[in-house]
Amino acid sequence: MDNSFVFPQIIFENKRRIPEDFREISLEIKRDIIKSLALAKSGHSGGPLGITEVMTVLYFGEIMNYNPKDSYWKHRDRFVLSAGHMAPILYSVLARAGYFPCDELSTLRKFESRLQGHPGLDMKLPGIETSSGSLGQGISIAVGMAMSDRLLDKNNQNVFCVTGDGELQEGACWEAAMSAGNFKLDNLCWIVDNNDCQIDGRVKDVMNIYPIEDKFLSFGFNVISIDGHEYSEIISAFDQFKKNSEDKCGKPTCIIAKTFMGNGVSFMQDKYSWHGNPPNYEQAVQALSELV
Ligand SMILES: Cc1ncc(C[n+]2csc(CCOP(=O)(O)OP(=O)(O)O)c2C)c(N)n1
Repeated sequence: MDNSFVFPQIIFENKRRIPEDFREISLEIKRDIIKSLALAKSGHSGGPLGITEVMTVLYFGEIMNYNPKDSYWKHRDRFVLSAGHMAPILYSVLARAGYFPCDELSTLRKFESRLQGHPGLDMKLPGIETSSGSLGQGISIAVGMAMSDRLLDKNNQNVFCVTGDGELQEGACWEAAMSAGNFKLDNLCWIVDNNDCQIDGRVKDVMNIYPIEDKFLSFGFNVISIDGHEYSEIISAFDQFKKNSEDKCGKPTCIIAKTFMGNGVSFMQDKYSWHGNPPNYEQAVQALSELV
């Protein structure tokens, strides 16, 4: 690898922004994903690139309350990456928010690194709320967090969780959905990364999970369907969720983000073959040349 695979120490503030102002941040994050995966020589490229715009607004658009200087700040909102295989996106947003040095992104999947292939609580990386990667478990944990915030502590904190759409084939997801509706967890924002791709095919061909909207509606959710690459739609969806939570509307929110796997890199775009592969050196150079 040459020295173009470095991670400049650029930190972004968590503040209200107009849609256009998110673009540069997303590009920096997508470059991080490509560089860290190319250095690791293993890992998942497609999902992280596809959910970058949503994660950018969530962490850098004053949607979530957090404090990178005090990762266990007791008033924080929490984020759970239930689709734990998409870890490179979470590591990048946490580094760019100031939780740990950006250069540490170069250690992805290396022996003794805090940045393992799936987020691990035992690695003690600041900003990681729980281990995840066994599909269906992260969302179940997120529902438990939201229950304890609403029902026990009675605070105003929110819990955000990203699942894949293939992940919805796990039965545990639907038990989590049933609980969230039953316990009226209006502080829970469940984001479905609806790229219609999974490890070895189109989600609708492997095991059809559609219609997603109707399923969440039937469990008592507010459902908001958006283009997951359009910043104005992402901002508006999160704003609706926050209003629902503040108003204590009694319903959890599900944001169904229509995305493309590998978004922004021409040869990865909408190709499920990029679910679990890293770019090689030449492919990474090509991808980085497109992410400007
Ligand atoms: C319980 C469980 N079964 C299987 C796997 C292996 N696995 C990891 S990702 C994945 C596909 C998930 O598809 P999706 O949620 O759509 O993610 P995307 O392909 O969009 O990244 C599978 C089967 C797993 N991590 N956990």
